[in-house]
Amino acid sequence: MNNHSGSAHGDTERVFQALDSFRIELPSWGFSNTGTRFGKFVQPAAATNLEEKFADAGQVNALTGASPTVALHVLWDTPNGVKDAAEVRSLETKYGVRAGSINPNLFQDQKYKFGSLANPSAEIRQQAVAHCIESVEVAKALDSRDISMWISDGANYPGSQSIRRRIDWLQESLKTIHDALRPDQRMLVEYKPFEPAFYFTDVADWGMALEYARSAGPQAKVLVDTGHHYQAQNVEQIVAWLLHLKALGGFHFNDRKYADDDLTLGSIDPYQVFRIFYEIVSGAGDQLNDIAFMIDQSHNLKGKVEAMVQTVVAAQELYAKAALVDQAKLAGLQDECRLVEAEELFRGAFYTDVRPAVAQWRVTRGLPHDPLKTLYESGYVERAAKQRAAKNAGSVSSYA
Ligand code: PSV
Ligand code: MN
Ligand code: MN
Repeated sequence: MNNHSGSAHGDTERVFQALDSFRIELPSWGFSNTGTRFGKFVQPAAATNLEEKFADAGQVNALTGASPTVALHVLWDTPNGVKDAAEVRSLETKYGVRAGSINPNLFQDQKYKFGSLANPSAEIRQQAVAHCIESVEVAKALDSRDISMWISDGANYPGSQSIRRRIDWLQESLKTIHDALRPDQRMLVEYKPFEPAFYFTDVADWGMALEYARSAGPQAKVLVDTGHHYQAQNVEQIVAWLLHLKALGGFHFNDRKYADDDLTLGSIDPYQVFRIFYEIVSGAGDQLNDIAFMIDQSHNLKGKVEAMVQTVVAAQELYAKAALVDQAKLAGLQDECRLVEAEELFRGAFYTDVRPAVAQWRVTRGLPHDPLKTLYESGYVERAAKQRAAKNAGSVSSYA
């Protein structure tokens, strides 16, 4: 396992060290039935309520040991706000996973047709702010640190909305929400250049997200969703900059081929994930503990629990590979501009097969050697399909 210039023993140690602290959050919405705008293919094993989402997340964590938290979407998971906190608390205990980041929903309600926090109507903005403050309260009740803000606002046609006035409105809204945070909480501002709006979105890229975060207050950081970039954009460079500016709050990981496809992490371009992870392992330093690694995927065709196990495993493997790069040696080669040798050292880590070391790590930590195989052998998905299909007979489950 040492074609990138480390010793085999040293490699195994690095892999173990990297994985011991690597945690990645699961999205509750990744366990329920989702679709495209053309339709939805319902899966009998998909979770149809919060308990089933917790059960599935608990299963993924039991198999991987790397995903002890589950992100919640307020409208779908805690529709009654803080009143639902007690139920969440009991599900946490029952299934061994905790509530993670809290996601307000600023895109589903009809009133947000022309925007939420940046809507031209002061009344709608106020309602959107109130929903976000309620989300902060939910987070407080659950001891969740992060509020993940995906602001779907934007416009479809030139001239149809004022780009500049919306900046002011959004800044004001975010500041008000920031003021509601507890000192140990954070607001993560997610950017996305397109969809659902296709002329502009109000938070289109990392520069805008950074500026909105800065003007909101010191507890606001940027959230990088890997699917939310233009094709060919250098995401690892954005990550390096955000680290440099101490403004990286976390990631929503997924892969994409065309747009915000929400495909399995590393299924299309694992080298990009490796490059992003390399920026983290080499540059995060004491920021590392404050970077929230989260999955943001919803699988229409793949089995949900299988897909999540596969994703966590892929993330662990790519993170382990990034940890294998001999950073001091690479810096030396870079300084001497030994370009091909530097690149080969870097690529060597990426091409190293870390799967045996990762499996060994699992066994030494009391985890299944092969989580996917153990999942198949356990019959969990079949059992869930039977129980859930019987319970839901005759009713079509909703998105959430
Ligand atoms: C929509 O693009 C989206 O995928 C965003 O990435 C959010 O983070 C996610 O939905 C959950 O609201
Ligand atoms: Mn996202
Ligand atoms: Mn997205």
